[in-house]
This record gives sequence, structure tokens and C-alpha cells, in this order.
Amino acid sequence: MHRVVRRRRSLAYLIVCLGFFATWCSLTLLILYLQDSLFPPGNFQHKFERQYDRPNFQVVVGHYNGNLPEEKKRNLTVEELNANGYEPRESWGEGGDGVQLSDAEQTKANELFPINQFNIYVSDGISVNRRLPDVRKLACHNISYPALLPTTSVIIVYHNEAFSTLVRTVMSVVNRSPRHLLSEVILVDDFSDREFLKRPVLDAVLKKLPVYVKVIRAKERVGLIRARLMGAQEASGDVLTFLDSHCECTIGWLEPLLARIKENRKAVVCPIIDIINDHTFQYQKGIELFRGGFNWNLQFRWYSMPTAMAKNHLVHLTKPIESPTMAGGLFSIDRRYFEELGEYDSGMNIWGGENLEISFRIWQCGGRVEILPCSHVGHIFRKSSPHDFPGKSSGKILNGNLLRAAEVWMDDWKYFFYKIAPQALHMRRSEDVSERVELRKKLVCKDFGWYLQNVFVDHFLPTPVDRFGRVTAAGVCLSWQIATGSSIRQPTTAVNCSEAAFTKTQLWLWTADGRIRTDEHLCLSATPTLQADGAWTVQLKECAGFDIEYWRFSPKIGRFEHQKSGLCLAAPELLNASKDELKPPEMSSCRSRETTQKWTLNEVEWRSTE
Ligand code: LR7
Ligand code: MN
Repeated sequence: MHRVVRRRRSLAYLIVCLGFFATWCSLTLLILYLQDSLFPPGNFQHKFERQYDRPNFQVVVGHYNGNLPEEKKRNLTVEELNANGYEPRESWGEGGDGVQLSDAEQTKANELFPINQFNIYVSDGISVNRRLPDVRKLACHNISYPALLPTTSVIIVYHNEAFSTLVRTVMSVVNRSPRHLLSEVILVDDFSDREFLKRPVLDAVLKKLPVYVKVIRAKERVGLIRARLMGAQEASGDVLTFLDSHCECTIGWLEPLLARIKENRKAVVCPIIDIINDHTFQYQKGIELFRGGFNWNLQFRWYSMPTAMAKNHLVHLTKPIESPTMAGGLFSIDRRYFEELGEYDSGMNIWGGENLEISFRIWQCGGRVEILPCSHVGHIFRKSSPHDFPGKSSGKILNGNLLRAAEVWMDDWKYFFYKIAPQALHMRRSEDVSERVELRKKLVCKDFGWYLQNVFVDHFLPTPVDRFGRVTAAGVCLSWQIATGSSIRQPTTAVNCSEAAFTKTQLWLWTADGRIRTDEHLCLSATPTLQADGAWTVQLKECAGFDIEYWRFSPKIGRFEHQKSGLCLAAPELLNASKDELKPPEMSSCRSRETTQKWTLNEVEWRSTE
């Protein structure tokens, strides 16, 4: 009798203990599972700041400033350019680790850096078969994909890519894609002149691979857009997957992309793009909660997703993230859908603009651009372009491409682009886009206003219901600038408004919902000072819909009253200020007849070519 009771009691103990253990396990797992998203990296100190802060993505893409200065190229001899220095060293870069060089090695590396604008010395010392960590979230591991997925052709175009980065890209595809899903890999050489990229060297290496790798070579420099068209022409897979020539695919990268296209053939899908450090080649997991957008100059940008979307994403961590634009280099698209949709604009040259053009086209003509959080591919982000832009300056080529995109897809907003980039306006006549306009008609696509309202919902372009122009008070012009030595943008006031009407650092959008917005997804906000002495400072922060971004404007008195603090936006005292003195605007108690608080909105016309 006693024994039975005792046994029951120990059984109960055991069950309670097991229960505790199970709860502990699941809590730990839950935290692990959510940690990437709940605690994005960032330097948060102040509690109030933390509440309103958003992770800041510093990687700049599509921001190349012209051709390389000659002195950067001068030292490179033909021998250096043609040398293939691939020579893997024991354990270099294994597991995605970065490589630290000795001083002597670093000197050598610095000399070779300009060849590709990344550390080719380090790349050449890392195996083309290096292992990478599985960076996916736990939730991605448990997804089972349909047995029958569409096949894909992987298309990689390149111009004078380094041997090691190019072959590592191919190997990462071959090693980490289920064989039966890979129809072929197609390399398109855009008229490279490096010896090691020619048939006898490159093709001989690729021939040994267990997957069919086809290399086609352009007979003249065609640029990345037409090179991709050449690749697409040769492809036989159900899906086209484009990659830049300096990528590394990680485990499980392909299945999510193909599965999503099987589910919706009009979904054009991108992996999360991780960062391969351009100096150390360390593989760094990219930050989520960003999606593709573009700034006033039509440069591709990553911006934080709207708050409601971010919240939703935290609940559905593996679901596709809608993105207004794609970065351009890494994506999968159904092959027939690519054809129906009009492929690429073959009038675009060398580099740039095609990413926005195809994004606008996809959304406006009934498709969608998505980022799939379970697919991770690394890409080497460079700070400047290694390419030469034959014939014209890089600016001219880029503007030619951008104006083609704007003319065809942006309706009235093309005039806004021309105001921001008057150089493009001058080139307008020399670009014939009639075929692409026909395509838009044929596909019966929606207009750009629809795209802004329904897709790029947190955009910061002027619209007919906002006021757009300069904001002035007490002889100063509300402006913003980039802090010296950092990428932080701060609000200032300039004593004189710029002569040119379209100086974007002096242009503001007073939106119907009560926000003072400007380029780069920035909102004029105010936060309490760190001393917490009741004072507030004006700041420029990425718009997120937080209460600190909202103002009440009374047009009669011209006052901007900050909703959260109840204080008013004020021009700083500029007694005896010199012409180009800059001081930040201030926050002070609202007073009637206070001239420093009396702001005027001088609207600027953005919908004309004048
Ligand atoms: O004349 C050329 N011919 C080429 O074949 C110029 C370039 N290329 C090749 C080049 O070798 C490379 O493989 O085209 C590819 C892209 O060129 P990059 O690597 O110089 O471009 P990027 O990575 O700086 O720029 C991004 O924007 C481009 C705009 O045209 C393209 O869309 C790139 O594919 C795109 N890259 C990405 O989206 C990678 C992720 C970046 C982010 C975020
Ligand atoms: Mn690239």
C-alpha cells in the first residue's frame, strides 16, 4: 500500500520535473527563434531613444560616384591584371570567417585592391569550396517543400570578375543546390579581357563540374542588362535565377525561391542578401526588417519596413516580405513570365536603373516583388565601382538608364526626377522609349500613383495632396546635411536659401498626415535631450510612424507644434551670423507673435519641366 503511494508520488515528481524542463526548453527555443528579429543589432543606450530607434543599415548600393580616378588605376600593370592568384591557404575563410592579414600581406593586398575594388588577395587565399554557416532562423529548418519544384537555370553575368570570386559563386551554386532542381548554370562573359577568364583556362575548370555550366561570350561590351538577356535566351529551366558574379549561396537558398514561384508564378523573389566583407571576406548575416525602396535620385536603397509590416513579420517570420523594389542582382523569376513581362529594356547600357525598371514593371503590371527570409545568399558589397564605362561617363550612362525607367513607368513623377537630376532632362530627347511605352499599354499596367499608394506605401515623393517646397522662418531656410565624418543626417538651418530651387537638402514635404518629410525616408522628429531636463532636440530620423514625427501646422500663424512635446519648432538665434553659418533648429514653448516660430511654406512646382 505504502509502496504504491510512494511510487505514485515519485511519478508525480517526475511529471512535474519533466513539465518544468519542457517549459524551460520551449521558452529557450522561443527566445532563440525570435532573437534575431526582436533584438536587431544597434547601439541603443537611452531608454527613450531605444523606444523610437530603428536599426540603421549602412550598406550603400548603387551609389557609385563616377569612374575611378586615374591615379587609383595607375599602378596596375597588364601582368597584374591578368594574373590569376588563386591559391587557397589552409583554413582561410572557413566557416565564413574573415581573414586577418599580416602587415606584409596587407601591403600586397592594398596594391591589388583596386583591380576589383575588393580584397582579391584574401579572396584568392580562400577555397572556392569554403564552408559557410547555416544562417537561417530555426523556423526555416522545419519547412518541408513540395517534392516537385520547378527547375532553374542560374545566370551569372560578369565583366572582368576575379577568378576566385567567380568560381566560388559557381561552386556555391553547385554545392548547395539540389541537383535535380538545377537545369544548368549559364555564365555570360561581358567582353572581359583578363586571360584567366578566356576559354582555355575558365572553361577547362568548369568542365570538370558535375553540373552543366555553359559559358557564352559577348563579342563587344554589352553591359549587364543585355548580357542577362543573352543568358536568358539560352536558358532551359522553368525559372531563371540571376546572381552577381561575386556571391555565395548558403544551404537551403534555392528551395524557398522555387517553392514560392510554384505557388505564384507572378511572384519575383529575392533571397535575403547577406554581406561578404569586401576586406576580410567574412560572411555576415544581413539584417531583416528592411525592404527595397529608392531615393529622390532614383538610387536603390534599403529602408526599414513600415511598423505594422514589421510587427506582422515578427509573427510570420518565414513568410514572404513584399518589397517595392529589388536590389537587382539576385532574384528568381518564372522564365515564361519574364518573357511575357518584356524581359529587360535592352536600351539600357552597362550598369544601373534596370533594377527599378523591372520592379516598377512587375508591380504595375500585376506581379509582385518579394524577399524570402529563408533564402540567404551573400554578396560582396563594394564602396566604388571597378568598371569602366566605355564611351560615356558613368553619370551619363546611369542617367540614360534612369530616365528610360522614369519616362515609361513614373508618369508625373518623372518630372520630379528631372528636377532632382536636371542632367537627365537634357538627355531626354536622345532616348527613344516608344517600344517600352507600347509594352506598358499591351500589358495594361496600373499607373505610378497606384504603385505609390499601394506598394511603396511609406514613400516620400510629393503627391497632389501634400505641400512640397521650402520651409523658412526669421530669414533662415530649414535644411539638412550629412554630419562630417559619418553618415548621420542632421537637421540644420541655412541663413540663405540656396539659389537653385531644387536643392534637395532644402526641400520638405508637409504631408497630409502631419509629418515633415524629406529624401531618404527621413522625418523631422523631436526627442527629449539625454539630460532629461525637459528640453527637446530636433532630429532627422527614419520615418517609422512614431508619435515623435507628428506636427500640427497652423497656416495662419505659421506655427509647427510638435504633437508629442507640445513645443514649437523655432529658428535659432543668428545674431551677426555669417552667410553660410549653419545651426540646428530648436524647440521652444509656443508663443504667439514669436518670429522665430513663424514658418512659411514656399511651395515649389515639381510637376513640370520648367
Ligand atoms: O558592364 C558590365 N557588365 C557586367 O557584366 C558591368 C557589370 N557587369 C556584371 C558584374 O560583373 C556583376 O556580376 O554585372 C553584375 C553587377 O555589377 P556590380 O556587381 O558592379 O553591381 P552592384 O552589385 O554594385 O549593383 C547592384 O545594382 C546593379 C544595377 O545595375 C545591378 O542590378 C546589380 O546586379 C546589383 N547588385 C545586387 O543587387 C547585389 C546586392 C546589392 C544589394 C543590396
Ligand atoms: Mn555586385
